[in-house]
Order: sequence, then structure tokens, then C-alpha cells
Amino acid sequence: MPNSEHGEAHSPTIHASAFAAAEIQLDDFIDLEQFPIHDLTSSKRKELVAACRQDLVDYGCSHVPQFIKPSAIAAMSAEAHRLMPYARQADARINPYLIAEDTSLSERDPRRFFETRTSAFINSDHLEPQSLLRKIYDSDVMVHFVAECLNQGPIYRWAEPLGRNPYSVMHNGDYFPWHFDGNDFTVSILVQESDSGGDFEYVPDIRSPKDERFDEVAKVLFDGERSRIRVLPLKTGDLQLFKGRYSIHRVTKTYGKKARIIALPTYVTNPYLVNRPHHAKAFYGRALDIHHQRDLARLDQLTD
Ligand SMILES: O=C(O)CCC(=O)C(=O)O
Ligand SMILES: [Fe+2]
Repeated sequence: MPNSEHGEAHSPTIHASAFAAAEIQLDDFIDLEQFPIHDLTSSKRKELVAACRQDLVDYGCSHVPQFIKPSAIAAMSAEAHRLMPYARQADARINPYLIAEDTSLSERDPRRFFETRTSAFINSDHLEPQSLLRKIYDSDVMVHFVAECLNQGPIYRWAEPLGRNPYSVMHNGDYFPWHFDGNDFTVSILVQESDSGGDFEYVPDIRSPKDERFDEVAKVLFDGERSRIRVLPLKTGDLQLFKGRYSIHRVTKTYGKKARIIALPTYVTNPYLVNRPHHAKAFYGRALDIHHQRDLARLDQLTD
């Protein structure tokens, strides 16, 4: 679908197809000596998977420092900087569920907690034809490795055309408010640190597929209750695996001349679903036909 329909004057009309496995050279982005994710017999790989699993059980999040090669980070940073004119802010006022305000709810209901989002996304459909981020995303070896770390499968790449593997960009003073994700798992790769701030804060498993726990969420939002909040100061090149549908999270204000840039390859358990139209519009600036066509029931009953 041409982007011009949505009023973007400079949008490229790139709709590159996926890279085939034979086109993806893993050592373009991973040091396979240190992280032999391709070698299923490797004890190093087993240890890495075991550590990630344990962190996900203990903290809802796992963190592998310096997972992506500096040369690959430099290539992604260069791509993100070239694409910076397309970074879009979309909706400013959001609640954690990305839904419209319902004034019939009590004022202390988390669905009535709105914050101003100033961060921006370079949507996935803007990635360049030779994008290294898309190679990482299209790599079956990566999908397999991520699934093993999550200890859950099968998982798939996401049909979502705008949010499947975007860059999130935060400039001086920008803030990414508290929210839950519409998808199951996000893999984050920090491409550029801001000079200060830009910490990832989250409350592991504050809701479950069967229980919204609005009271607990309200304590974090309205009372500033920090006892269960974990803070992850990511460094450039680090990999983070995160279950964002159950753990409310935000990125604190970023400061300094350098933008905080993070790549977000995103995986799902249902490969057919995309974001809900309101979520696509609020985060990625527009709802396409596919968002309306695939606005289907979720397996869980969570607000989304
Ligand atoms: O920038 C980050 O680290 C997190 C972004 C995020 O939570 C999201 O895109 O849903
Ligand atoms: Fe998120």
C-alpha cells in the first residue's frame, strides 16, 4: 500500500521481502566464537540459553551484554540516522493499554492514567533494502535461539507491517511512558546510548493472562510505588529479551546530544495477528487495512 495515502510526503515505497537463510551471514552481526548460536552442540550455547531462561523466570527479562558486534551496531546506527527524517511521534497522550479514555471508570483506574509520549519510531516499513536489522530479524537461527531462551515455542516473526522490527528513537528530554505491549515478546538491541537517562524500567509479570491486577498497576502509576520496579541500564550492543505483554514498562527521560536509538525485533506466538488499529495508530502513526482486517480476538482476555 503506498504510504502517500497517509500523508507522508517523503515516504519511500520500499516493501522488501524477507532475506533467505542463505543470504544471511551470521558473523556479519554476531561473534560466533563468543556466541555460537548456530551450533546446537555447543556447551557455550547451552549455558547462554540456560542463563537467559533463568533470568526470564526470575526477572521477566534477560540481558546479554555485547551480543551484537560493534561493526553491526555501527551499520544499524548509520541506517537509523539516514532514516531519522521518518521518525514519527504519533499520539502524544497515551495510557498503558493504548486505548481511549473511558470517563465512566474511576479516576484511579489505570486505564485513566495518561502520560505524554515524546519518543518516536522509525517504522519497520521504512527499513532499507539491505538493512542489517532486517537480516537479524529474518534469521531463523535467531528466531530459534530466542525461542529457546524464552523456553516457549513455536514463535514466529510478526505480520505487523509497521511495528515488527522498528527503531525507537528518543532525543534530549524525550520520554516513553508506562505501557504494556500488544505482542508477546520483544528483543531489544541498543544501537546508541543517550548521554544520560533512557533507563528501561519494568515491573515483572504485574499482570497475567487471566488477571489484569488493576490495583497493583494503579499503585505503580498513581502512587509511584517503586518496590517491584526493576531498572535495566542497557549499553550499546546489548541484547534484551522481554515479555512486554505482562510486565508494564517505560523508558525514563533521555538527556544529551546523542539520541537513544534501540532496535526492536519483535516475535509472537500467533503469526497472523497484527496490532489493533488503535494501537497501530497511537504508536506507529497510522492504521492500515491489515490492522482492521485482522482485528481478531486475542487468546488472552487482557485489555489491548
Ligand atoms: O525503547 C525501549 O527500550 C522499549 C520500547 C518499547 O517498550 C516498545 O516499543 O514497546
Ligand atoms: Fe513496549
